[in-house]
Amino acid sequence: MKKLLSLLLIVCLLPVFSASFAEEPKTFSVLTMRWSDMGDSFVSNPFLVQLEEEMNIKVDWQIVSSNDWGDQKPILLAGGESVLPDAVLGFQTFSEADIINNVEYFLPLEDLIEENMPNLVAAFEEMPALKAISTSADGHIYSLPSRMPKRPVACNVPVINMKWLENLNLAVPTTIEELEAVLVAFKEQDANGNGDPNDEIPFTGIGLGMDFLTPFGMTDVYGQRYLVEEDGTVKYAYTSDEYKEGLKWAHKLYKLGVIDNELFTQDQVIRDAKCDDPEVSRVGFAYAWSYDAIFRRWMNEYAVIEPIAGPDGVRYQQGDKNGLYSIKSNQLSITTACEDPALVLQWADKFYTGEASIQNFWGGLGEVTSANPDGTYTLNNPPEGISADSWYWDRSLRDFGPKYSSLAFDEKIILDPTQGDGLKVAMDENTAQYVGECFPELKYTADEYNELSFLQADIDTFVDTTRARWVTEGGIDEEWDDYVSTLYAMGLEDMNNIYFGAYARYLEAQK
Ligand SMILES: [Ca+2]
Ligand SMILES: [Ca+2]
Repeated sequence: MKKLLSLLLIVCLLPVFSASFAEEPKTFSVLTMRWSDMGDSFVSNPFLVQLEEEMNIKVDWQIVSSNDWGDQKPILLAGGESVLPDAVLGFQTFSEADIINNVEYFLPLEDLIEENMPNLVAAFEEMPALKAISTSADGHIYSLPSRMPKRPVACNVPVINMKWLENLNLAVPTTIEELEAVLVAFKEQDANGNGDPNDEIPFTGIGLGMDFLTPFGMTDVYGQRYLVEEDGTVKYAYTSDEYKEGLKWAHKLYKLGVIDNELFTQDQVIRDAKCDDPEVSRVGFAYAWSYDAIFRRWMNEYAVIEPIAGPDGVRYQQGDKNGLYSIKSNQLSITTACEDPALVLQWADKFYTGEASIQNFWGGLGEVTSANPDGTYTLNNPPEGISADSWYWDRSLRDFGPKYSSLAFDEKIILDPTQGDGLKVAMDENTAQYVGECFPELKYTADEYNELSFLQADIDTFVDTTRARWVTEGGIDEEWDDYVSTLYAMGLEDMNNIYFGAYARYLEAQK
């Protein structure tokens, strides 16, 4: 009996072995752009290497540096099928506008996804936004999406110097009135306790970031220019009451002298030097991605506080409930040069699991990431002398390429809360619950892309220059009506219609 079984086993396994030994691996080419001199070290990522062995394939990686990509891209697109690779990986390689303006070279993938990508189909069902963001304006899917693992929800968060509050015996501000009083106290008193009452900068930034106006409901986290209201309607941010009231408040604070008077002229180097002054902590309050990166040697004096409540009593927070910059489209497209699109998509489908996603976002299991016996996963600390971020870029595809970590899988990932990605995620504790709907980065038709770039050139410049003047010199009430009519004369209504249409398509594609 035993003999018979082993004989059966040999007979059954024989074709498998002979197939994998005899058949040459199938090859396809994948083009991707990497930032500057990052190079190709990611191709030795154990997940990618093992997947090639398992599938008996060989990926011919074509890796271009961002330094050369600007010259190479138009040549590739002009050359068409004879020069294009089989597949293009990463949202930064070909944008949606690149694809839609050259749509004859890209395969519509929706039927091929149904036939070849069970993991991605399941992800689309679990998170309809993922499918919606992948659907082009003509209703086809030309590229695959990603959802990155364990991303923070809140973007720039309110950060205050707790030591200064303690020095002046002040409570953590919760409303714009309380914040105003705290900033004035920082200005008038010796908040940092060095004997000089005049060396404190109550609030600083680089320009007036829209995060400063979040208490008023400005929550356009992706800089799309549009706000999503509670009932789901969208409106242009820069003619809204939220914007107008927020700027009036900013001007009031500017006149009170609590906003850095170099706000509109300083660059990041000057701002950083103030935040990391070697003598004494100089800054009281800021909106920041993370306090460690900007306050550096003084970081222990700072803490993230709950969002400041606005005039309507609501605490708003800029962010994305699905994870910040977590859902991305245009991560993998297939060109008409590809002979076996099904095979490439079967390969890509293997990227859409939690375990694959952490390995492609940070690095291989047993190397950069670890699987624990209890079913959780740990992100390991980098070797001495290497920053975490450069380690991840060296060992993985990082931001580029397909991946999907579900909300449930995110729960299994353990990050170090004292540094890097883990510290940022820890800052969600006081802030993530206040994040509402945000306007996502959407897809447009070729005509719409052309019209938008034309409209935005005028509109955005006018909005920016007016803002700086209104904050520093005032005059918003007197000039508001003229400002609005100028924007409409520049084509604001056409721009609105394009955005409203794209948003309606996005909602429809989620059904
Ligand atoms: Ca002072
Ligand atoms: Ca002082």
